[in-house]
Amino acid sequence: MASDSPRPSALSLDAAAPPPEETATATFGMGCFWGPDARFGAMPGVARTRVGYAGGDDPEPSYYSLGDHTEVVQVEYDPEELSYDDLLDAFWANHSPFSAPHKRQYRGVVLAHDESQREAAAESKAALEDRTGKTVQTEIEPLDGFYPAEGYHQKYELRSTPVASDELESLYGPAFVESTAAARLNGFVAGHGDEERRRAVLADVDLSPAALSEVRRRF
Ligand code: MHO
Repeated sequence: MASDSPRPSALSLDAAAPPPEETATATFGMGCFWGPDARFGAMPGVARTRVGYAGGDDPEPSYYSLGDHTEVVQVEYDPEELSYDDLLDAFWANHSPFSAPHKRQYRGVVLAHDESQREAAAESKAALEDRTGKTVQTEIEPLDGFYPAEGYHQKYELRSTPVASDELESLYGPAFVESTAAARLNGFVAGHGDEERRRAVLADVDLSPAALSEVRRRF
């Protein structure tokens, strides 16, 4: 889904977002993927997010047939604005690293895109264990394949403000997932981001007044 569609650019916020050749990507499993999609999507410096399945061998995972995969969020970010360590901080603070998961679907896992991510993740895991004296259950593995989740899981929080998500989807089609504006609004309606940032971003999102006012009603 992500790479098949042209990158959306009708909205000014999307046109201004860094293109894929200027971004880095991180992939994390941290419980149900709806929450982290919203959390990371609201962060300044994050260009795009998407949710999917990874960390297993099953060749055709889907939500109702996950096989050995885990729900993950993929975060594409501008390395000049945000570091991988910043993302790791948000990762550790927003899942339960000390409890073994009941289901593989929801396990905590860093899926490292390269050796430097793997090292950074291992260092931060060791530091957390030193600080707490507890054993971290979260795993660190190399990323080997990412399978985008079904459309209805993407930007899930924003979908409960359908005036806004429908408008974005009719503008962009399936490339809606790759919209920076959609990522931000998805985060804001879930309660992330402060008042000042929401105001600044909303002033920049050229959706209809009706859609924007429905988004604001959820703040
Ligand atoms: N408890 C949530 C999990 C969904 S998440 C995409 C639900 O089923 O409503 O796994």
